[in-house]
Amino acid sequence: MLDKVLIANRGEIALRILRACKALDIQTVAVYSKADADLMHVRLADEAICIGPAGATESYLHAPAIISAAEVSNADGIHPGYGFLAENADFAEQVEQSGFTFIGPRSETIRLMGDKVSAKDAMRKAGVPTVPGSDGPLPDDPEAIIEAAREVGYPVIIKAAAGGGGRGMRVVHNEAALVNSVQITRGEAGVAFGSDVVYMEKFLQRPRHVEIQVIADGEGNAIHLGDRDCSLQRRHQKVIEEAPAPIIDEAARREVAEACVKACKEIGYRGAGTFEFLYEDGRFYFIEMNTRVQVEHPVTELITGVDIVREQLRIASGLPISVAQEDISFTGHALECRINAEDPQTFMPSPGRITTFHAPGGPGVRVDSHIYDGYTVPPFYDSLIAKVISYGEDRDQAMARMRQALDELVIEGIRTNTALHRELVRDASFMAGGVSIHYLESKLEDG
Ligand code: MV4
Repeated sequence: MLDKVLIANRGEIALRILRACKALDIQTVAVYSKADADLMHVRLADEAICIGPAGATESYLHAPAIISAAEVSNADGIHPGYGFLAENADFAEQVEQSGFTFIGPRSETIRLMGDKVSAKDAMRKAGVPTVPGSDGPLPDDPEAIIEAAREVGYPVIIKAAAGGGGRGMRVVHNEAALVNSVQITRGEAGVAFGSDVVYMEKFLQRPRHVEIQVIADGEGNAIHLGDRDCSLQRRHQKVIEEAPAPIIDEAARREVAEACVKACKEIGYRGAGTFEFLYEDGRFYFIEMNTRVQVEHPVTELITGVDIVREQLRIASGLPISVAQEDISFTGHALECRINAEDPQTFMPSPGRITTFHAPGGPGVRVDSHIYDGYTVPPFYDSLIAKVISYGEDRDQAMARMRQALDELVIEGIRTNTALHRELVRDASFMAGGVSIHYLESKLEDG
């Protein structure tokens, strides 16, 4: 087993990783910015090292500072959490070349999945269903682009190969707009990502966002932990997630999960990963793979009983996956509400001092959060301050427990999106299940 893990992150996920390390008797090293000395996991870690000023570029994104901290603390593993350097292939490579264990996939795998064209190509070849499209980068020749769109059929979407998560995309409804749209997307991609490679897909109009959680040992063994629906989002920020995805064709659900497992085995995937799909009219279409632990991993933990961060640490230690596929059952239903420090009207970040925090509790309620009475939310990072997670034997019970949990939750001193969550868990369409990725934004527009 790893002896000492450096946690290269902050906030709730840093605390989540620390808890998993403690449970496995792994020593912990917290690294923190000048703005984060008061973080809960900094107090709880065996060692804590300040790695730089408040700005993320000079701290949590500064690879040399993190690797130096691993050196001085004699850590053997580095857990990147999510965001920051978690999906930076160069960082993973530097970590390994410096003699540390990167708790995640091999750097080549991260690089493969970071390029959305190569990721899609690899998955299509492994038998994972993908969105129909250009099956490779778009050429420069305008006639060839027009021909590609005719084959795919309008509307199409042009995406940057180096984009992802909603950055660098443009929908095109007809041939008149096509070539210009490709040029604009190319130009923006070049500026934003340093690569002007773009590709084309059929634009799905009312899909749901459904993803499959996998874990694999890097030796050709892999299992899936079922699916999650993350359709409730605003501007590509997920708001509520749930597991399993409600109202899914059961044959399609089984097949797609099996395809993901097969793909992991074929590419020798290592660690925790998520296959992102669009789901429309009973069919799954792969769009991207995330090579990290995700914010919403707890809903999967609650319906499977598998501790995903523990599995990450075990796999990085060279141990096998602790559970076989046939021993995993999907029991009950889980929901996660992301509580953000933000203005309820404008959605602008609302940092500041939390004067009162009262966490909900009771059967089937879990709160993953680093906040406490008197904690000051700094203005420099994302505004997620707590995840309220509920479990029930069915979706209705999970929903009822979430309603109660949100009613118990008290956060004073800053503005939060708690009221929005209280409304959403009483929303008739959301309660019925299976809303599309556009549902929340339409609801917010309608006032
Ligand atoms: C799409 C799509 C429709 N058709 N691709 C946005 C985030 C990025 N991961 C992929 N995204 C989309 N790709 C095709 N072919 C619609 C979206 C999309 C979306 C996807 C998932 C969750 C929320 C979304 C919000 C707007 C657009």
